[in-house]
Amino acid sequence: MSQAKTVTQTILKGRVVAHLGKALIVEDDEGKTARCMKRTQLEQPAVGDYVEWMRTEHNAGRVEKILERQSLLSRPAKNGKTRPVAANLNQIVVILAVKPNIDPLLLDQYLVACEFQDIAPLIVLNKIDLLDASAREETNKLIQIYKDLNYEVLEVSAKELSGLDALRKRLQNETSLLVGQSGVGKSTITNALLPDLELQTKTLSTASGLGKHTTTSSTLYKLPEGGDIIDSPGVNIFGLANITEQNLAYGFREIRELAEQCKYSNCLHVKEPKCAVKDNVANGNVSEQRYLRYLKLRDKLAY
Ligand SMILES: Nc1nc2c(ncn2[C@@H]2O[C@H](COP(=O)(O)OP(=O)(O)O)[C@@H](O)[C@H]2O)c(=O)[nH]1
Ligand SMILES: [Mg+2]
Ligand SMILES: [Zn+2]
Repeated sequence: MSQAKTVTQTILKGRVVAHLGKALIVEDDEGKTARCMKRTQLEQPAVGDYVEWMRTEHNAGRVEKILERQSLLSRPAKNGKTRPVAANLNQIVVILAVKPNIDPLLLDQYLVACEFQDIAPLIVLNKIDLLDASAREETNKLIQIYKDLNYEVLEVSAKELSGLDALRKRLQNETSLLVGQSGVGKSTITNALLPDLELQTKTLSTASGLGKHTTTSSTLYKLPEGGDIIDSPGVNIFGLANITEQNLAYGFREIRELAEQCKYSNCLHVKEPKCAVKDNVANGNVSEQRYLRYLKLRDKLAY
C-alpha cells in the first residue's frame, strides 16, 4: 500500500431542526445548518433530537447517532407502527379558542395524551377578545375544573396581542409543541411569538434545497427569549391510538389518584362495585362532566 487512507471523519454535535420526508436539517452549535440523511441502520430521528453527525459534503451530512432523549412524542402510522413527531419536548401547549366554543372532549383527549406521554400540558385559551359576559361565565366554569386539577391555564388574544407576555414566559427555555384544532389561532400565535419567523423559514428552505419549505414537515423554531417551538402539522391526530382502557383511566388525573381506593385493582370505573371514582362523582368531589367525557372517550377507543 502506497498511501494508507486515514481520513478521520470528525463527529459533530447538532440538533435536528426540521424533518422533510427522508431528509433532515441538522443545526450545529454555531447555528449553521446542513441537509442530512441518516445512517441506514439508525432509527428515525425526530425534530428536537440531539445527534452526532458527519459532514459528507459542504452543506450535507449523515446522522450517525441519536443522543439520549428526554421524551419522544409519537403518533400512529400505517400498519400499527408509530412515527416520531418530536423529541425532547418539555411541554405541549393545547390551544383552544373560546369562540365559537371550547371543545372539552378534545381538550380531555389532548390531556390524556400528555399524561400518557408524560409531557406537561399548558392550556391556552385564545380569542379572549370575543368573550361576552355570558360566554365568560361559562368559560370560567369550565376552566375552573382544570385549574382544580392543577392544570395551568393562560388566556390570550393573539389578535389584540394580550396575554402573550405570560405565554412567552412559560415558553422560555422550554421545547414546546403547539396543538389545537384548525382555526383556533396556532399560526397567529406562532407569528406573534416569532418576530423572525419568515427568516427562520427561509433559512430552513435554503438548507433543505427544496426551495419552498413544505408545510407537511415538522420544524423547530427558536424563540427570541430562548427555547423552541416545534410545529408539526400532522400532530393534531396524535389522539388516542396507542391508548388502552387502563391508560385512558391513567390520563384522567382525578381518576388516577382515586383508582387505588377502588375495591378492584383493575377497576375501570364503569360498572364495578365499590368504585372510588364513581363514589366521588356521586358526592361531587369529581366533576361529573369530566367523568362523562371519560366514558365517552372509552367508547371512542378502538377496541
Ligand atoms: N378575534 C380573534 N381572532 C383570532 C385570534 N387569533 C386568531 N384569530 C383568527 O382566527 C382565524 C384562524 O387563525 P389561525 O392562526 O390561522 O388558526 P390555526 O388554524 O390554528 O393556525 C384567523 O382568521 C385569525 O385571524 C384572536 O385572538 N382573536
Ligand atoms: Mg395554521
Ligand atoms: Zn373504580
